[in-house]
Amino acid sequence: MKKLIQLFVTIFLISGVILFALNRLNATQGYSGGNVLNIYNWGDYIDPDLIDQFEEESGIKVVYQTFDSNEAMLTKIEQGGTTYDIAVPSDYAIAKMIEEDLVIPIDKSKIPNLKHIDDRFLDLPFDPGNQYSIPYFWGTVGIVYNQKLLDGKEPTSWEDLWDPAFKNQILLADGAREVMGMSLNSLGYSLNETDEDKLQEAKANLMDLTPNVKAIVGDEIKLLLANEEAGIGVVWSGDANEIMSENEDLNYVIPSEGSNVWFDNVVIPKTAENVEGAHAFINFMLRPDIAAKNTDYVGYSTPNKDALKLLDAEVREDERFYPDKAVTDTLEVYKNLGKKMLAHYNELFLEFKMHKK
Ligand code: SPD
Repeated sequence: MKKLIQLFVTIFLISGVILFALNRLNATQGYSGGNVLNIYNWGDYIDPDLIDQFEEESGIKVVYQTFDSNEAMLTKIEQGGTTYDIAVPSDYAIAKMIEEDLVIPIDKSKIPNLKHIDDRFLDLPFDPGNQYSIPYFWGTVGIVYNQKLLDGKEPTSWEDLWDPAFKNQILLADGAREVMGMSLNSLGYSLNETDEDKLQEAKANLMDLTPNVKAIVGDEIKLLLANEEAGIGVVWSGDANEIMSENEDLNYVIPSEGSNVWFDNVVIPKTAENVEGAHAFINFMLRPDIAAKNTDYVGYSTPNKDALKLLDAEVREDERFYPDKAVTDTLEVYKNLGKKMLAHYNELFLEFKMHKK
């Protein structure tokens, strides 16, 4: 019996020493198990220097992973088994995450820098009162084109993209809502259409676009357009802005029929393990100097009014990326169409992709 007690005491002491050593090891690396922040964001959507700066200022180690569509992000979080502390979905995906109880409320007392956000970007229908999400970037879907490659033909509407003159010239962003939305808008329908006949008409219309479509691509769309592999791209505004700074023959237009205006907000998934760190990160990213640096790097439009003041007038006054009310009135936000209808959009888009191959 005495020997058994001695054995337990020895095991207890050895475990204590190991735990202490592990703790010290983490401390010398500047973080401990509870001091890690898991971030799940779109690709190319943060200035990497800001991650370093946040780690230095907070002592929190950031683990960063990326996705390239709301659908991919949603599938991963819905499946479970992830412990992201931060995710950055768009409007309709936020509504879906709230509906499915996948996110936790934000404690605004821990986000004093929220005061820097322009009221226009708060209290939007996908998250009334911003109970669950804080604005990060916003933008539109539009057409980027290379004036040099198109023999003086400049597209100004969605309908223009069906012009046979643009054979094999178009790269499409790989998103079901974006591509189906483009087709619906070109036919004069809402990009939140749910009528089956109109959806089938939009898919048939996409099939007709096939000869003009060179490829449907993810984040590499920027490189391909900047390198003049195609004359036209259907892209998110910030991606256009980024490549326009690398190639002066490129221009961006919001199509005349109207388009999508979208909002990417930061949320804290329900499975988060570092809720405190998540709030600290959100507050850090809202600091005007930080948000301005991030905007300069990423190229998307900032909802942070005090960061905007720190940007060059040339950037803030560019109506292609900060459109006026007359244009924004023609734009629609994607609605959460429900699980079944979103799956149907994905299905129709997939049928078009298969047809394209
Ligand atoms: N490379 C970053 C892309 C982020 C774009 N978010 C747009 C969402 C539109 N629904």
